[in-house]
Amino acid sequence: GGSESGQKEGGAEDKGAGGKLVIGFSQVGAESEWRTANTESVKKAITDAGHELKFSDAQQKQENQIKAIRSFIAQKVDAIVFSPVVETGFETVLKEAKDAGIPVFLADRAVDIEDDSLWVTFLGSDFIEEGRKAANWLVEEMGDEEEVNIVELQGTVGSAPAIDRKEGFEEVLADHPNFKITKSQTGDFTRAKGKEVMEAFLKSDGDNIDVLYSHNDDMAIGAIQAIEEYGLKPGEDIKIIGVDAVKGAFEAMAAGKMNVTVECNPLFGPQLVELIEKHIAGEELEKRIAVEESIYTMDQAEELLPTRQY
Ligand code: GZL
Repeated sequence: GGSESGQKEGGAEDKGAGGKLVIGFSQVGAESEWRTANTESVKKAITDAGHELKFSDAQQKQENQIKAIRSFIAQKVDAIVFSPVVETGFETVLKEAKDAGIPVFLADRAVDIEDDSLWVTFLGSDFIEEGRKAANWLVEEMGDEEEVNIVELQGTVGSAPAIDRKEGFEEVLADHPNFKITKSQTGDFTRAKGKEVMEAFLKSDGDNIDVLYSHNDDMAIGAIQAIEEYGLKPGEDIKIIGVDAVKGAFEAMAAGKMNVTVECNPLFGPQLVELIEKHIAGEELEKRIAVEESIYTMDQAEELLPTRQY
């Protein structure tokens, strides 16, 4: 291993600014429209900047991400980009990267590790704020209703977005006891699972569901199909709240089948490459860099759909 600073001998620092870098990218998977757009954004930014990309799709499996990071270390890449599928279980492999003097950039999702020397920076959305935005919209929309029953489709169990989007949503609703989350289960961020779990919710609580809060748009789109097959009108009988603001959500809102989506911007590839190059050139970076994002409602969908990039 290198000196205590973790820089490897004759390694990245020789590249200085403008040198061609070899960058290993351990991506979660291809589970949603959001993920596909995110992968494209990061891949394009790396290759457009003239760097070499080594890419791994972990198919949402933690062991595959650990294998990929070990492979990048063995290949002595100059930097590792990593979106951890879940928050825990990566400390050992991140220590191995540090000992090998390879800087790690957390992109999109974070890890729950005390020792923040194991990564250079975390570039990603504030998922707790996304949950708050979803709940604040709901309070605006239905705050004076007697009783509002909510079913929740959670993202991947143990993932930062699933944990934080739930936390932010519940934090706001804590002040509004007329809102109740009557059912909550993971749909693993996929359309198929979202539809399956929504079918189960409808079977048990069908006529007592007023709102669906889905941790991403893909599960919401699956749930919309289930609601229609059940014989209810999504967007009317059951209000639909999603997160990501992918094209599929704008299409559903334009069709009157979805009410709101909280933006989670995947297109941070260029910002990420800039951060890597700055670090390699010796610049100090903030430990936490948030991605700017908004919220979009049904009435805006028609007009904005053509402008959406993902
Ligand atoms: C959020 C990202 C989440 C998206 C889902 O930054 O990690 O993972 O919200 C994706 O669509 O599966």
